[in-house]
Order: sequence, then structure tokens, then C-alpha cells
Amino acid sequence: MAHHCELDGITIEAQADEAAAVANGMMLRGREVTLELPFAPVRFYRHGWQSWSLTTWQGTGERIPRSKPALLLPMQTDPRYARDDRPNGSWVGAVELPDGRILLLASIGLETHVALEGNRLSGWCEAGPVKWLVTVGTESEAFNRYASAIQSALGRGRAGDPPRVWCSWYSLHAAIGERILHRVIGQVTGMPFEVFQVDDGWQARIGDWEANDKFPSGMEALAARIRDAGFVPGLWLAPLLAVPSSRLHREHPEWLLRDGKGKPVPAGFNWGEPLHALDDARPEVLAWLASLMRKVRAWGFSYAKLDFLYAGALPGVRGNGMPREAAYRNALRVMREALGDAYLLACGAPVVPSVGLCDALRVGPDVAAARDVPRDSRLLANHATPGARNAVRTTVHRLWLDPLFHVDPDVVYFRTHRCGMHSAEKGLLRDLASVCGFRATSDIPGWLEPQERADLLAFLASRPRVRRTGRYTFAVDGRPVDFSAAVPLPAPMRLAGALVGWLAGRRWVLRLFDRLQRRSLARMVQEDFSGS
Ligand code: 9PG
Repeated sequence: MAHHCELDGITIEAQADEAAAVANGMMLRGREVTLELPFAPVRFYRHGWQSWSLTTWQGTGERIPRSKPALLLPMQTDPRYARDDRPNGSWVGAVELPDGRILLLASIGLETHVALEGNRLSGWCEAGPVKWLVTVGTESEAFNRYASAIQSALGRGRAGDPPRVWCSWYSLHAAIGERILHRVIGQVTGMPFEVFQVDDGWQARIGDWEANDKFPSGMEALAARIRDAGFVPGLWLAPLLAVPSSRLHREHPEWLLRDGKGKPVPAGFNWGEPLHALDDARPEVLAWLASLMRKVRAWGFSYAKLDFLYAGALPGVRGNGMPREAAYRNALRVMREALGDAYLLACGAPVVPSVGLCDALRVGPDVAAARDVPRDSRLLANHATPGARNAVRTTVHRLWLDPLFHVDPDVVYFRTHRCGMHSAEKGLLRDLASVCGFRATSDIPGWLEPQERADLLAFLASRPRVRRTGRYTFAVDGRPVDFSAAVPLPAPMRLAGALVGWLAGRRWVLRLFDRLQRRSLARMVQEDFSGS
């Protein structure tokens, strides 16, 4: 049905089942809604599906190159829209009008997507009709209104300051073991962290969440050691994934999410193996997830970093026909409840479906000890993989989510040892962490020079006053900070990219890469932790 609307002096022709004026905008209802604007917008706000997905303002005529290879796409974005070349995004789309104001179209519901074609902004839902907010204002007004609307519908995470976290990933990666962690715990003891978080590398397999043989004393003993040192024990898991080599995969093939042909839905490739997703609409899977979370609590961990959560919302055939994001949200709720009062950080997570069920959400790709990895960004057009520039770009476009959960920009670096970033780049990550108010690092104290250690301690203790002065600029305790250099996408290298893209799509290449990476990490850890 057509509705003729006036919004802040702009005449919009809207198609929707219903339309009603609300404070500061309009509420539409429908499975599909379209807004015909009286002029061509200048820029489109593209909101990525999950934590790592590219989120940025783009030119309305700008075509973002498709990322390669297809095998890795499910880890980067919603695979259903990965081939949609229009400016498009998940749940929310906004346009910048010629006069600088922002017009935002966003669903108060799940399973939705927004795209721009010429002057027409459209939104649709994969499930039934939903409510849509249309609002015009400054950038912060428009996004704040959307954040409060989602908060009213879905709730929010716990209030108060986020904990300060020491996380094992960005120094030791999967080369952790209890001997090394005990030494790191010794070094971190007395430093002002609330949480010591054990990341990827403790588990037998992705899917088999038991200690591997590098943790002969078991997870309960590790948690006790962390608690004795004065920290809240934190643990990483990817509970919605299973790799083919896992016992879970072998013993419960019926738990895997499958496509219309009965094949497991591809969920990416990592750890040298294809990733498969669990069918989170199955009651047995939900019961297993709850008992896994209770087990982690019983071990003594009360901070859970639940990762690769997008797997639970991939398109597939769910037995009860439940829409994919609703199924994911229900699984997250089950895990949330089983975790009791533990702190829940969602990572690799579909953003809006996680609201109200997590305390923190990673809002960008991983940082890394390098500003940019040209292989990924320029050859593969992949802006969702580890690298400081990718992390800053997406995070700075997601700060409006702050009222809904603790906004996690990932860790910061102070070290020079085993870090390829210049001090200005490390400084930018620290400033972003200050803007987010989330403080975490993986720097091993023994790797730090005295000045670096002093800077880390000062950073952990600091509570700077942050004022936003522009889209990408801030005053942090009065000092101007500008993130705009991280925003432009690096120029693609198409020809070489085609070759590297082909190679990166071969499983044997990915397996080889994984093996080489593991070997060099093991060597590094051996060098750094031999002797004493
Ligand atoms: C552990 C890590 C850390 C990290 C998480 C997640 O291939 N990929 O695209 C890819 C992206 C992110 C990623 C790993 C692989 O990192 O964000 O903090 O916990 O898993 O494996």
C-alpha cells in the first residue's frame, strides 16, 4: 500500500502494509517496504551481518569488489547476500542526504536486509512482516533512535564498566599449553586485569570441548590457577561449529545443519578443515549446548568468549522451519541461561540477533600485529580478516551500538617484540579502545620494555573523557584523535587477485598454510619460552 509521508521536510513515497507517525519518524510494518526518496543520496551506510563483516559508509555508486574465495565467504558475511552488488546491509541501511542529514531505515526484528537502488531504499524480511523505523536527523540522532528501538524490543547487556581482559590469542595463538599459561599467569599477576581469558588452543577439537594433551591437569585446575592469581577465569569456545575430524561430527551427523540436498551447510574453512554448523533448532543440540555451558561453569570459568556464532544463523534446512536468526537467538538464549551470571562476550556473531543476550559483542574483525595484510585486503578483497585497519574501519562505524552491550574493539598492543605495527598504528588501536571503553591485550609482560609496561599500566588505569567531534574524529581527554585514515578500502589488485583467489580456494593450499603457520608459531613459542 502506498503512503505519502512528510519527514522533517522531506516527501517520501513509502510502500508498506501500514505506516504510522511516531516521535521523530515513522513506523512501517510489512514483509517488504520501500521508500522512494525525492533526490539521490550521496552515501550508503552498509552494516555487516556479523562481528567481522565489513561495515562502512560507501559511495552510492561505489561497487565493493566481491571477496574471494567462495570457500571462506561464510566467515565474512551473510552468504545469502555475498553476491548482491547493490549497496546493502543487514537490519539497517542509512543514506546520507545531499544536505548532510541521515535518513535511516531499520527493522525492529530479525531476518531482515536493506538495499539501495537509485533513489529507492528497500527493506525485506525473510520471515513474516516486521516493524521498520524510518527516521531523519544527524548521524548520531538517527542511530541513537534505532539503538533505543532495538533496546526496547530485545533488551541490553549488563550495565557498568566492561572487565579488563588479558587474552591469550594475539600473542600465543593456538600454541598455548598449561606450562606456558602458568608462566604467563605468573607474569600478569598483580596487574590490573579482571579477566585472564584462555583462547583457542585448549580444546581437543572444534566440537570436542575437552582439554587436549597440552593441558594434562585439566580445565578445572587451570581455572583454579587463574582464580588463585586473582583473576576471573575466561574461556573461548566455538560452540555452534563442528569439524569433520571431531567426535561430535562422527557421533552425531544428524546434528549438522544441512542444505536442501542434505549436504552439511558450508560454514567456512579454518584449522585446516572445512567448518560445519550445528542445527540449533534441534532440541538435542540445544540440550547439548546447555550442558556444555554448565560444564564450563563447573570447571570454574565465569567469562565465556563464544566465537564463530554466525554458524548458528546460516541459511539451511531447520527441522522445525524456524527462521535462521530466530533459531540462533534461541540457541544463544539457551547458552546465556546455562551460563548463569557468567559474562558473555559474543564474537563472529550476527549483531542484532545477539542483542540483550550478551554482555559484550566484538564489533569488528580481529586486530593483528600488522596494520594490513595486502594478500587479504588487495588480492582477495577480504576486509573481514585480521588486521588493524580492518578492525578500526568496521569498529568505528559500529560505535552507535554502545547502549546495547559493551562494544569490544579487540585487543591493543604495547609491545615491539613480535609486532609489525608502528607506534602511531598501535596508538590508534589504543585510542579506539579508549573510545569504546573496552580494555584488553595479549601482550606478554615479559615481552615488554619497561616503558611499554608502564604505558600498558597507565592505559589500564585510565578513564579518559571522550567526546565525538565528527564521524571519525574524537577528543580523548581533549587530545584530537582521527580514525579516518583507516576507513578507505585499499585498491584491489584484480589480475593477481584472480590467481591468489583461485589458490586460496584450494583446500590443500589452506591445509598447507595452516600447517606452516602452526609450525612457525610453535617455533616462536619455543624460542620465547625455552629455558627459565
Ligand atoms: C581464535 C580466534 C580468536 C579471535 C576471533 C576468531 O579465518 N578467518 O576469517 C578468521 C577470522 C577471525 C578469527 C579467526 C579466523 O578469529 O575473532 O579473537 O578468538 O578466532 O581462533
